Amino acid sequence: KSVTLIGAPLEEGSGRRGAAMGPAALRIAGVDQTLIDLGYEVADAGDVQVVPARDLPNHPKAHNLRTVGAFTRALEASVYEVAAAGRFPLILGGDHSLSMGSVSGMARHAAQQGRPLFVLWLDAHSDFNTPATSPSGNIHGMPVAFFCGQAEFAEILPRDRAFVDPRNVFQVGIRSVDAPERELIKQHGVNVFDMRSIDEQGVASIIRDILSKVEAANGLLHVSLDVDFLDPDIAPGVGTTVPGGATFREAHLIMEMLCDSGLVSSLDLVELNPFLDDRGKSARVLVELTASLFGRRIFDRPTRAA
Ligand code: DIR
Ligand code: MN
Ligand code: MN
Ligand code: MN
Repeated sequence: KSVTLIGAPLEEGSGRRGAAMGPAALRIAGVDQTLIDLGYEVADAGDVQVVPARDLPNHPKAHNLRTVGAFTRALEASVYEVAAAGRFPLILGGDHSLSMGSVSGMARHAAQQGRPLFVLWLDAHSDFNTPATSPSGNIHGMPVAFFCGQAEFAEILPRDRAFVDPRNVFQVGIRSVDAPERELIKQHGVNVFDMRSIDEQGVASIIRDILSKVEAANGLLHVSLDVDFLDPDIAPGVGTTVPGGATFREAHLIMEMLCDSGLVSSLDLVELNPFLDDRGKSARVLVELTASLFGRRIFDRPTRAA
């Protein structure tokens, strides 16, 4: 029951400014006290210490690669150390390119435990572009391809690092995918539940199936929550809103089911852009959802049938 908060004030992976203010907004919204009130021991490691990556090249089709690469290295190390110490790393973003580091750090930890790492990607976007397929050149559209070993920009992390098997990646809430990106997703076997599947099946059945796969494989589960997974009406503080997102109730139910499973090892809160937010509304929604993931609830439910 120990959590370490790691701030990642990174915005250079996205096409606009503001996400660097995300960690501050989440702290102001009270993420630490919320977890303390739920009975956790919480340490705030502050914002991650980044060492300039002067060895990395400039890449014409991966903007700000040096900055994103430097954050990737720092977060990979810090998330790995926190997890190896038996604590829960909670990463306060920062744009979604930070998951190149956080997920790679968890992949190293899982490999060392001899367990597979699963990733639940809650997002409007698949983020499986590579520099070759990306229409924007923004690295926040590429982290899944990176941690699956399918987008090598340059030697950011050692070549022999632990990768995530794309078949262990489950994406939920998807509603914006670029055409060449879609081909890559199919080719590599990423599991995608788009908004149509949510409407047809409901989030409960989707999440139940995912959790049973993680449990059957004795896996660790990293959850990466992009603000744009949510409908822009409830979470406008993000640079890439896409209409038709998850409702508060759907997101809330997902968090409660994740909590009940006891399988979640680590969490990213990403893409919060306080500069675009409506009086702290989106930051507050993220903290509410985090509280549900960590056990806040109205009434307990019997712990799983059978
Ligand atoms: C688009 C948008 N697919 C890109 N991506 C993201 O630029 O690669 N927006 N992640 O949030
Ligand atoms: Mn973008
Ligand atoms: Mn994303
Ligand atoms: Mn997104």
